[in-house]
Amino acid sequence: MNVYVVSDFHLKFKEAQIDLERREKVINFLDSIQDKADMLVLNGDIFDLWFVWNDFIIKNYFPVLIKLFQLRLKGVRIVFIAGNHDFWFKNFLTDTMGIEVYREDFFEIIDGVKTFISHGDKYTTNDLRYQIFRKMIRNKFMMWLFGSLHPNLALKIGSNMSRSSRKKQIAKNELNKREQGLIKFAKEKLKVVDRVILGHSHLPKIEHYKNGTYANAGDWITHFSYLQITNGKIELLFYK
Ligand SMILES: [Mn+2]
Repeated sequence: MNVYVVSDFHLKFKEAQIDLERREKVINFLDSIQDKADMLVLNGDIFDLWFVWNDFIIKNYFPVLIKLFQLRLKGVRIVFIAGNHDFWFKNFLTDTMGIEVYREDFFEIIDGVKTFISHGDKYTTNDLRYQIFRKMIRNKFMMWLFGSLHPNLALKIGSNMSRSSRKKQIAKNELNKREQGLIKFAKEKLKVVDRVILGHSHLPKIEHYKNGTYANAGDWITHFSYLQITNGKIELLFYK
């Protein structure tokens, strides 16, 4: 089996020139794997702000969505795991796109390897403030509230929230703090699985511990990194 894992594209719904270039790179990457991939795992924060109303989607994501749909038409299985920027789903990805959506974690035995995949923001328990915020914005009432606003207004509020959460990401200590939380969690989880794959810290890596392997797909803001699992063997690669 040939599996690709990516996370933290942070595609914008309002794009500056640099975001357009990043989006182009994402599309070229998806293009390059469409005939090779059996499965593509989108491990959270693919969209910097993802929200679906009952009858509307955000138009700037259309080029990437159409590319993902082309992969689906080629028979590629696509798994989307929620991040801390894209967790409000209705039925668009599942029913219209044929993408499997997981709100927390994804577990599967891939070529004999017990593989646990999650964005990871849920497991940075060393950040209590974020954990409270996470609970608050993930509830049904908040989703209903946003869904009842005019889309332009909802996006305006949402982008302010997402900006404050992005500001934190830029600081290096913040990323390192996240990474420490993720590694702590991964080591614990590796007692029951063979491989833990996370995102969120934007730090691409593969590390081997006593009980198994921790891997992080990195990001597409500075690293343009991804994980490829071929017949059970995992590799960290950088898209040029
Ligand atoms: Mn994240």
